[in-house]
Amino acid sequence: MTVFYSPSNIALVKYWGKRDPQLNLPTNSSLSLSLGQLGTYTEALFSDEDELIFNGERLNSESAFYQKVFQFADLFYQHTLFKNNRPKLTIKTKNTIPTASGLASSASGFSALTLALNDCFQTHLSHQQLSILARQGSGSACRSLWTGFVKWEKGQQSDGSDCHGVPLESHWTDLRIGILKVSLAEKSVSSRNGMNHTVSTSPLYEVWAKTAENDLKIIENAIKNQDFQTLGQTAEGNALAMHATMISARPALCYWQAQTLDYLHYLWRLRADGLNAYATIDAGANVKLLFLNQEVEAIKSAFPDILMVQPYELPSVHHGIL
Ligand code: 2P0
Repeated sequence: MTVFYSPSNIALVKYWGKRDPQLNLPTNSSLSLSLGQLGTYTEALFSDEDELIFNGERLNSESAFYQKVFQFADLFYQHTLFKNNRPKLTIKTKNTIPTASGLASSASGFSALTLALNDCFQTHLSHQQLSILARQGSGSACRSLWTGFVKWEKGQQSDGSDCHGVPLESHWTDLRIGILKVSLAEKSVSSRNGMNHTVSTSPLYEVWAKTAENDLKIIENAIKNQDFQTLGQTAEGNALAMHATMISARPALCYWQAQTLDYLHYLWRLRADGLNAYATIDAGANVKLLFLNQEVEAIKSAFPDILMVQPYELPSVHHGIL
């Protein structure tokens, strides 16, 4: 029995829009940074009946999460072993992402589940193949198979065989991420529906795809040169461009709340006074900051409630954790 861990990830160039909603094939490539100790532990073992233990509790088979997990186990089994009758499984999974952070866990969840199923079924797939499978559970999960910076290549093939995560060579351990909680309420529009709505109705969508590809090149270079200013400016601009496509969708889709914008204006004022930090925002109201280790004290005093994350620092994995 082995327990697997995957960190969640935060995109610096966002994934927003699918060219194939069935296979989760994106319109644009994206690039993320891992979230260290915030992630998911999972183990899968053969059993007499399917059961899912989530954060220590057995889930009802009617729940949406249960159905999603076992549909993914079916898909994994059929794709890898070409048989129809999957053995029954006990799946135990636990998030280290505090509910109070307002962060979603589907990226780390499907990545850790993919690793656990690969072990249980003894499929011995490469990380690239596992990334292709994880993507089909949730797009952003294909970037959670690795620690550090990961690029998700959008690929060209219609079967998604060239659409997976690729780890970038980097070990920029001074980087920090800070999470500023604005809302814990479940979002009224899922990322999945929000993306589809934006693709089909936003007049800015075409520009978004081009912007994202360009930002990706700039950020890849910034990572190579450890150029924090360029990384931060580009990531912040990319996140705001993504939100602009949503706001211009018809009807408009806006995940922000008043406090989201208050945080942005506050950050911009502090930056004008010399604070070296940038913001990014996902499909929700919470704000994430990017900064370097040397700014930690200044950030803590400006944002006392911030949750600090060291992207490269993974937790230890041991039996009994579940
Ligand atoms: C990202 N997001 O790149 C972007 C930025 C949200 C905003 O990936 O439909 O949960 O399961 O493929 O992966 C959230 O989308 O969507 C996401 P599905 P997913 O991180």
